[in-house]
Amino acid sequence: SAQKLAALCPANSSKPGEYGEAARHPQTGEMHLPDDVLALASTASEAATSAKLGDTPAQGINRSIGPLDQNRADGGEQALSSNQGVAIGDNQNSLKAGIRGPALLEDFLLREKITHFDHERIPERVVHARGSAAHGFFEAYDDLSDITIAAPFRQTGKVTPVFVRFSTVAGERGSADTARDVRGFAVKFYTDDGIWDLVGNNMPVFFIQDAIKFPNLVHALKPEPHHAMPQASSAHDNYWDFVSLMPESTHMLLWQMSDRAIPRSYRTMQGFGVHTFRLINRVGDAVFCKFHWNPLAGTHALVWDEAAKLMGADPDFHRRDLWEAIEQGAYPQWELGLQIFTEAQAEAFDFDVLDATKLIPEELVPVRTVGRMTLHRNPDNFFAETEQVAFCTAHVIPGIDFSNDPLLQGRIHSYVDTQISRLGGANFHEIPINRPVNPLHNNQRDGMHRQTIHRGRVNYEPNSLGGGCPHQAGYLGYASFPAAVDGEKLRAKPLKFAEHYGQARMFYLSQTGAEQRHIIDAFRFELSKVQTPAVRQRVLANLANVSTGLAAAIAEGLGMVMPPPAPVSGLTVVPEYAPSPALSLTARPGVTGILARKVAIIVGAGVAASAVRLAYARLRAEGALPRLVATRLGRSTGKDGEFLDAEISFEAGPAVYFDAVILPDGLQFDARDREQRLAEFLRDQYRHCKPIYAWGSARDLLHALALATTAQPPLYPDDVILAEAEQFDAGLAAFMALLASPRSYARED
Ligand code: HDE
Repeated sequence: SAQKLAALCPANSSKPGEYGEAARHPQTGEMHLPDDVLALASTASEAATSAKLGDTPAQGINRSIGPLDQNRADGGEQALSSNQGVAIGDNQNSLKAGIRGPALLEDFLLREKITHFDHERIPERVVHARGSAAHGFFEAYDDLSDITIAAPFRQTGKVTPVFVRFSTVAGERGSADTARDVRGFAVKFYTDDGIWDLVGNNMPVFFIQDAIKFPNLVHALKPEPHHAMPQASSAHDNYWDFVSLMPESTHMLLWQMSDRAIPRSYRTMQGFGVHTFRLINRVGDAVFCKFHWNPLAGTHALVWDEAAKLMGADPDFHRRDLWEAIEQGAYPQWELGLQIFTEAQAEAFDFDVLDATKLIPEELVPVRTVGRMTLHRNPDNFFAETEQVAFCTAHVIPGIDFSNDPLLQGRIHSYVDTQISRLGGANFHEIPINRPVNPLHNNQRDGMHRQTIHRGRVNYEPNSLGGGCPHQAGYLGYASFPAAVDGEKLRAKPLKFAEHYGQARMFYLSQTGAEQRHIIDAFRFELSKVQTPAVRQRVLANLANVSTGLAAAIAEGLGMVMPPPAPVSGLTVVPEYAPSPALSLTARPGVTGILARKVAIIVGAGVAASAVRLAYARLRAEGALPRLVATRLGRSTGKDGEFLDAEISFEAGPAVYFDAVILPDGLQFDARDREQRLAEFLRDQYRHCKPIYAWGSARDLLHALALATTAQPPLYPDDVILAEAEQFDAGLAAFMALLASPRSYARED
């Protein structure tokens, strides 16, 4: 029935058909945007926006997909053929001399197939190898043309297609998603004026101040060269040796040891451009700018025990979460915020805005929200899109320019350069996912894998034989901000770069008690894997300059005596910053409620089946993803005679998969559950501070495991909700409210 079909393919109208008749007509690049975007785009400026994007109305189009159409292939109802288009009659047997004889060299079909297979892999990214991506679009809330001529901000309601790749930094391509690590947050805007790549991270600062140190940082972080361990982890001697000798990394280390490094989902993390950039308006005036992405689902993290278990239970946890959210129509969204400030303001700060180990507190320069990004379509093919996408900080458009941040300056070179070896030559911009959606014309020619067939004799400029074309765009072209430069040529850094501890301390003091505890635990974990005592001591000595409480707590966990603080540069004083509440993860609880939250409802013989169905339906109605979990798959009969079909067993669906659990009235420990997986499930849900709701007799299970306190509603100090059988409704409502809020870490106290 239509209803059944809708349940199978819930909401994503951007999803192309994969099976049956629909699969034979791959969807075109024209796709329909959600209603609220339609509403935004149908403002007065719609006509102008549409005109910019071409003949078809802007809101019906994601033009990043359009150019991909001609390259998309579908083998439905087609015969096999070779790469030369020759039909293949037998794909099972190689050509032999006699039925039991040797294979023949002339078997061009065998050789073509095997040769291609032999070359299927390309080098993985040297950092950020593990990643997941999606298509979407950015809509501008305001017309920012007084600040920048950058195309995405030119009109209210302007829609610009994007492709976004999230990643971990250290791990190899097949490593686990939930490793403790920084996350990449790279956005490719396919603007009217060319490609703009905003290649950011989920933390607003970085480890080093100058690009020349980057290869050392990455060598120290990656698996040690003699035995290639550890994978996707900074918990080893080389890493801590390097950073302990590099006090400028202290601020970033606190971020890296914080809950930010184990996000619950890509959908629930912030993104930052990190560096200071410049925005330029029509008359050539420039301001400085920092970019922020704020998730509408709020910022949420895992706890370490959960992250570690997820590495085994589902190494693709974040990839799957992103994919499933988009498939079910719970499109991930972020708002873009700008911190805009002038050069004069920047000079008054007691840190340097060119120093990527410093952030600008939001209390000092407020964040102005200027638009929203929605990811609404999964890629068709991981390799063609997610793997081959090439982000480059050098890809900027008119209206956006660099600052002199020495880290950014080095990146401008690095990304283009690395694509040349990773993607096999200088023509990587012709790979479909990397092509701009506006036309491009120049005299660059030839090279490996050239796709474009240039017509005409002229391949130089200026020319007269080609009518002078393609010609320089003059004032319509990219113009660098004419920043004044003077001084001597030297290898050195500004004085303000010498201070390393003030903002690290501000960050630590801005965290809640639970967040601080998690930072201490993370340092203890990492340093306990470090074998060299002198390295651990150097780390502690640096941290003593951040907070003696922090350093002492770590030392205590390591059984070490606190060393004296590391000497602080005599050139500077460590400033005392007021705590910045915006730096805590609790500052952004999110506005999308329980959308895409995963809830386990444990079922078995004798449970209150009708109430379970009701809970299931209510959670679905609010956009959550409930699943019926049991000892075994299959059908069980409830105490009211209703049937329930378990969807997943404890082995396949451990507690770490779910954001919360419901225990229905009538549930009992199952004698077939010999390994006591339900008890393990509940202990993990409890330990990981997730909401638990039990009503009726199921409360006894929690009491038996000593997981429930005696607190009565409306006070649930540790997010365990217990309700009488007849108060099922009120209990469910309280549970859903908890599910929408950040985890409460009271159970850890
Ligand atoms: Fe990167 N970085 N990086 N990086 N980076 C790469 O480019 C590099 C830095 C970031 O999803 C590489 O295509 C240098 C800061 C992301 O494809 C490489 C320096 C920030 C991604 C490279 C930095 C980032 C990369 C490896 C110091 C946050 C993944 C493969 C000067 C603002 C993009 C590639 C994707 C990838 C170099 C520092 C973010 C080698 C030299 C700071 C999100 O070019």
